[in-house]
Amino acid sequence: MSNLHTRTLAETDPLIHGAIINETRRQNEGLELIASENFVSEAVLQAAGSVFTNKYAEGYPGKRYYGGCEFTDVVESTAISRAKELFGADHANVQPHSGSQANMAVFLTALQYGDTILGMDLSHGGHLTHGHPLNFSGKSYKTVFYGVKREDETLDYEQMERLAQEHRPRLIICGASAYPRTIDFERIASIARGVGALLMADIAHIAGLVATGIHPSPVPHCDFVTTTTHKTLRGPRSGLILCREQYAKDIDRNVFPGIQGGPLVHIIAAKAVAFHEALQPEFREYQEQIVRNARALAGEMSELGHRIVSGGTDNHLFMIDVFAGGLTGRDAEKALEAAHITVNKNTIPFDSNPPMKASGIRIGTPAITTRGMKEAQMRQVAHIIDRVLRAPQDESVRQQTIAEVKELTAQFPLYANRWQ
Ligand code: DSN
Repeated sequence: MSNLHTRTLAETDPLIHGAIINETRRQNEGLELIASENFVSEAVLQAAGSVFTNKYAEGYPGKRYYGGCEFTDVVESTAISRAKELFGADHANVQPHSGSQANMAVFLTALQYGDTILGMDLSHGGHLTHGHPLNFSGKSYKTVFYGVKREDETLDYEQMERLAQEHRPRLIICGASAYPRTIDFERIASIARGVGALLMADIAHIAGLVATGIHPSPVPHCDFVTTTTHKTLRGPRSGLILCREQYAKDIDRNVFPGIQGGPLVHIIAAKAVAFHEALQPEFREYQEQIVRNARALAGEMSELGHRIVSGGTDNHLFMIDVFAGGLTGRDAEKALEAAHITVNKNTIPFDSNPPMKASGIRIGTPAITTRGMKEAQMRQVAHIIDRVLRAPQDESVRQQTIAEVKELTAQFPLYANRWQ
């Protein structure tokens, strides 16, 4: 057997092996509050690290451009049927490498270049691929944006309807990456129908909540639903498209050969495993706890005097207006990171700061809920964050926080056999 196939990673490449061990330890010993991150199971990790990384499989199950795809077909067909069952969809394409590519395939299916799209303003909680001028979506299509209302920072459906009537978009895009409230997909579908627009929901953030019925599903109301698979859904880093049967062939053609070549079969295998996990009753309990934790954490932060955007949360995330307390989002993110608490700076609606500074931080509970933390820990976490935000430069606060975070996370160990 070749040397290549018997030597461990530690022997072959100590630098990268060391980085992986350090990252595993960082994930284990820190408080992960980035709303779009999660910790996959050992089973998902094992599938993602499998020999399917070696396989070329352009095409779809039963119709491949390469030989040797019999087991690949088992993997992809299983992933497709589980995705359809999980979301109650007519059709699923499990090949998109990411959420951006899932969205791109939908745009190629629904639109001609130059058509008008109506999406949520990024600075109000939308996403880059929903029409931002620096993204392919903003460069290829005419864009119009809706946002949230100034008074309560919740979606402005009336503005959305007005803009739809005025601009007659070919496609309306709903879904968000920083919106803490329930989205009324049914109402948006009626706006789309009223102007003859197609409708796409990007549920990347709330996919786990949708799959378990905790957030209303867009699937019955939308022509297309896209998602990433690694946020609340807790699968590998990847994408997924669901659509009505009438668009199935075009979606498949636009993913491959339209925008991608060979699928990442190891990642499709990991998605299949994640969908299986998401179909189990415990997954619903997990999603319910995510929301309870987000509410508890946001509630306690509010009690401690921080302004929570829109006054709270219905889902897995919330935003704190740290600028109201005199800090930029960037400085808050840095101070928390130095204390081993990971969040991201985020613009808040009608932000007076540019995105690289931002007035807010976005906090999510999917990852810490995976570790088993509950409301009691959320109250502790709120006090830890509060302490850092009130003294962002204080070295003794930083040291005290690191120690407390280490003690807290040690009670909820992660990937224990991977870093010791
Ligand atoms: N970057 C993702 C997020 O953090 O929400 C969205 O793609």
